[in-house]
Amino acid sequence: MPDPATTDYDETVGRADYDDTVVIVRVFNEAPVVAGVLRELLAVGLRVIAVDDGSTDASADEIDAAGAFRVSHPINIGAGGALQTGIEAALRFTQAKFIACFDADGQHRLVDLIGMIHTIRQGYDVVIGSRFLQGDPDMGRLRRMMLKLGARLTRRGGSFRLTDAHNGLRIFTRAVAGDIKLNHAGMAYASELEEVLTRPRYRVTEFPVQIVYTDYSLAKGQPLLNSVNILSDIVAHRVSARRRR
Ligand SMILES: Nc1nc2c(ncn2[C@@H]2O[C@H](COP(=O)(O)OP(=O)(O)OP(=O)(O)O)[C@@H](O)[C@H]2O)c(=O)[nH]1
Ligand SMILES: [Mg+2]
Repeated sequence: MPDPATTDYDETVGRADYDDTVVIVRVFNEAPVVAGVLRELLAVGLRVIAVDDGSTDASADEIDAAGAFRVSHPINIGAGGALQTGIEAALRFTQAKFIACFDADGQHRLVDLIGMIHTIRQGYDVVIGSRFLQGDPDMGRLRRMMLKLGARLTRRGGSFRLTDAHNGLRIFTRAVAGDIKLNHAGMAYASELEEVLTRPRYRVTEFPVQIVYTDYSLAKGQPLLNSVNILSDIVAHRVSARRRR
């Protein structure tokens, strides 16, 4: 497992060359925070594709004001559909070697993404964030239990054992991005994606990250209900994958 302490984040932020990476930020009704998140990414020289997933608030205007490249869905499709659009845009409109995913709601930390970029440059195909590599994070016991159980259930076929079921902070190579064809448009996409990202032929590693539970994200989301949904999605996905075999 890479050690975040060995990444030279502090020295490089603000002057590093991140031309090799494009960051996909999916956005659904995040007007109060999205511009701040995008500006932070753009300020260090990262290229950003923001996928506005049919937002009904001022998210599109906020994305434009921040200066990110915007792709918009005319209607809301869901987190998986928005990611697929972002991947296709990244492949079509950029030559980036690496494609990263970063949430619009302020829950991901730039410092973690930078560490993951340094890690994938060392020769990995896929680097996935995990909240559980450095002790137990500050979250409700039930949510923690759900995510860990989810991680166990998701382990199928892949050679790599993930410790975090649903971590949206990920980076993969262009070649891996070309292999991703998500069928689930909603949140159930995550188990489908993990199945692709942990294929035995890929060099995969996890990277320790922190998820920031801001007042904004807590007020917006229903974290516990989400983790119950995630668990039922994973089980449903397992059942349908077994039927297809
Ligand atoms: N929930 C949701 N998010 C979407 C959708 N389309 C795009 N997104 C974006 O996908 C990212 C992840 O969504 P979140 O609802 O924050 O999911 P999460 O971080 O797993 O769950 P929370 O802990 O509740 O924040 C955010 O940047 C959203 O704006 C959608 O249809 N539904
Ligand atoms: Mg979130």
